[in-house]
Amino acid sequence: MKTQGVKFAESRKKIDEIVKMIYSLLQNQKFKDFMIKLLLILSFMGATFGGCHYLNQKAGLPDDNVIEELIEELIESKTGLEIDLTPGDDF
Ligand SMILES: [Ca+2]
Ligand SMILES: [Ca+2]
Repeated sequence: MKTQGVKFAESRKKIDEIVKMIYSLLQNQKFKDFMIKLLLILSFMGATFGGCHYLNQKAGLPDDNVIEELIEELIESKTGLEIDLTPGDDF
């Protein structure tokens, strides 16, 4: 039977492996580009379906919160498009 210490060490090792994997993926420029594109697509989808407002509510955050504004800034810096992911709350 394994002791708590051994179990902890094993799960620690697994976490380390996952972190290393994510880190090496982030070193990969193609993966980074892919993630940025994915983020943009998801953001546009969110804007289209009002998903951002829904996600904000789910996360207990107000609309136009810091995360939302950061994503909007990222979209603007990548595409030049100035958009609001939660239109409708600014009136
Ligand atoms: Ca906004
Ligand atoms: Ca807004």
